[in-house]
Amino acid sequence: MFSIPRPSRRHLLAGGAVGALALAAVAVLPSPNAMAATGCAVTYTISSWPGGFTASVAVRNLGDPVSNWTLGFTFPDGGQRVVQGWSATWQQSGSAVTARSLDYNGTLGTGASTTIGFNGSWTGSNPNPTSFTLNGTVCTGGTSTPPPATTPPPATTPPPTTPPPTTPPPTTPPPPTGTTPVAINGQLQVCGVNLCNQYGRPIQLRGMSTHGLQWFANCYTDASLDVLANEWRSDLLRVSMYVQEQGYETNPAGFTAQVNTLVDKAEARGMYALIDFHTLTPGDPMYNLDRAKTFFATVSARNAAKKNVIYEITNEPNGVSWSTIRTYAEQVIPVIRANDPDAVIIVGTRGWSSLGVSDGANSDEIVNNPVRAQNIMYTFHFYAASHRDNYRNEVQRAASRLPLFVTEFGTVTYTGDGAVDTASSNAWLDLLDRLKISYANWTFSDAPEGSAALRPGTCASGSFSGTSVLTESGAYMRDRIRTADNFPTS
Ligand code: IDC
Repeated sequence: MFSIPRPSRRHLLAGGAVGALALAAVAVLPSPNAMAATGCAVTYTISSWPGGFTASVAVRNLGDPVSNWTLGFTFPDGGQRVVQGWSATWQQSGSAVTARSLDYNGTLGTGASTTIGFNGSWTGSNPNPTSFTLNGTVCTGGTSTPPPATTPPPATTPPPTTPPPTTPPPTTPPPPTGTTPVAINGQLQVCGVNLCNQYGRPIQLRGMSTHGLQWFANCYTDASLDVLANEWRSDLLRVSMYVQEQGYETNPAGFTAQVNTLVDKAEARGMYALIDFHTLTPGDPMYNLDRAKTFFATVSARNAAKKNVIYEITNEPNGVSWSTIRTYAEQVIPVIRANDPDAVIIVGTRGWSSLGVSDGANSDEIVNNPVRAQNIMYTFHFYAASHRDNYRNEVQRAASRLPLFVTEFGTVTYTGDGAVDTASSNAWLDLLDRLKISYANWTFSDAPEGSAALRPGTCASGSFSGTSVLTESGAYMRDRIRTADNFPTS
């Protein structure tokens, strides 16, 4: 038994072919779905340069309210690819592209719009798609694809960011209720090539990395982390859990618990926690694939509800190709996503996370063959006294195409020891500041090596406050990190 529902006023108002289609469907199949009036309009705008482009896609729902929507379109040229999308979950199969909504923009009322986007690559020609679908229905309410603007790649200007939506998204986060980095920025997301905060604005996080937890546990106490959060005003604690060298593999439960404790301590102080699965030797991440799956399944389940967690799935792959690293990433990322769908995940790169430069390659291999996952960034590491202009040039070049995160760097040589190279460190940090690339310095520890921020014996003493406990590198880093942050909230 059913009654044929009467078309609503909105259906009648929808008008045109779309409205007529919905009414016809009602007559033959009176299910609730058939009642839905559908319609949409899309404005697709790109900024293009040789080989690359940024697309902004404004989607307007002209039908009944939709939730969990999917936008579809087809690239006219077979050489066009979505490299990194934002504000939606992007997938490409052949030349067909789909973008699925996220929580914050998943509900679009009648007349509501939202803007999503992506960075793309192209060979051949780069024409705009001309037809779009919303939940399978062709958008007949107007498709506007202005001719591409040809602009040079944004080399020295800040990389493209998500333009502010014309109407606020349905669930605009409320203003922050605290002043810590996590209270202000909340759940992070990758937008364009930037790390963005809960308001969709690009930010830079600046902080410190632990040394190996197996050696320096006494450096990470309530007292030391109070100093790191309050005196250094650090935004970030990288939790470096070695896998080998007497690390995780010797006691998985113990190291997992130690990481979780530090995630909580960082959270209690309003700092982000970067969980570093610190692979180093052997350099092939596949050697630790099973351990990585077990570890990340556990920590992502336990920390899914927290807003302060970022996952770094492999520290410094070395002696392996990018395609092996990518294969590893595409196996580990889904394990995390199953528990914690919205966390930012960072993928190591070839040649000790040098974007390939230390192996004579460069970031093109990543741009041409990106990890097929959303909300991810790529790792770059440097040691200022060893890595200079050719590495800086590649970071600057890559930064307009890939989201980068410097999860580790030193002010000294790559051995972790030696004198601070102030000139090179300044050049590096000025560049990262300008590009809004987040960083963590190696190390917040009292190891007897030039990269350590604390003088030997500090951790055993239990007293971390002030500058008398600092090495030259520690004093330099504290000065850089404690300057005011720029965390926009609107
Ligand atoms: C170094 C430590 C050193 C330790 C060595 C081996 O500073 O005390 O004996 O690892 O585990 C990296 C690595 C990082 C290195 C650091 C300095 O990610 O583990 O730490 N470094 O050599 N990549 C480039 C330099």
